[in-house]
Amino acid sequence: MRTYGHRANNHPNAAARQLLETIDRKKTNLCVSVDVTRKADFLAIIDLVGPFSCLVKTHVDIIEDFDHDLIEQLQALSKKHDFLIFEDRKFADIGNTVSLQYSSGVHKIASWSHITNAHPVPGPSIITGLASVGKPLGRGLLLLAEMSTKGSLAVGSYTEEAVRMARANKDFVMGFIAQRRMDGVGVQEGGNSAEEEDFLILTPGVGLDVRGDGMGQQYRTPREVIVESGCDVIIVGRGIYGNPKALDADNVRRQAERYMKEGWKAYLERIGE
Ligand code: 6AU
Repeated sequence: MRTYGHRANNHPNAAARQLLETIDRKKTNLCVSVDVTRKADFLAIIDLVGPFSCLVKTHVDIIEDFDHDLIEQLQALSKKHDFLIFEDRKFADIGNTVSLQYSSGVHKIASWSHITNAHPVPGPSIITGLASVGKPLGRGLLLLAEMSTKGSLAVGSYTEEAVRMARANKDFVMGFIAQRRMDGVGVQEGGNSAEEEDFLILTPGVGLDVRGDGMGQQYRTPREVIVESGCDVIIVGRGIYGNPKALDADNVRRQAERYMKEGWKAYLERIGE
């Protein structure tokens, strides 16, 4: 299994290259998901977890006091701590609509988010729509090939079609939200193998202390995700910041460091070091 650094040197997608370089430079494959509803909490958590993260994942549409200053501060923290930004928007509409949702509205996601994601359910036109906005800016797209939730419908031929859509759009699609590596998925018998591709696998549903949240979420450990399933980045939310109504700064920092160490240890095991 090749190292993050080696993959960074050879990757055709600018956002993927930036992410792999950041992972290699900071020695962390941790993406922290910051799902809180108050701007002050959002920025405080990011300042605490930034040093341990390669990527910070946002849901800006849940923030009640969202304003442009939040984006300026988020960008300043991204520079201060050297991480990329991933707005987890999960686009799912026709090409024209998603291009407007991505570029415009209150949030203007494409102007600040290095990476975003989309459900493949509308078919390839969703990639065309998002690429028309994101490609000129050097952004990257992740397709949701699988989900972490109990009873997910993103399985079997749906997942295979998602991978085929990505293969046909490698200039903009940099990887997947998925639970395992996608090499060889959707390749017809006798067809070309996946040697020419290097899709990044970013994996949510990661927790060290509990196996679920009572609302369908399912957690696996960093070792299960990185070593057993061959994924590249662990996405961790509540496992790090706990209950947003009772934020404990020391504990947030400690948990971020704990997940960073577990993720990196698993990677070293995977590459045989
Ligand atoms: O660690 P948690 O459970 O607190 O948060 C997991 C985060 C949430 C979800 O919206 C997101 O990961 N997520 C996604 C993403 C990243 O697209 C897909 C999925 O299948 N499951 C999942 O939890 O912000």
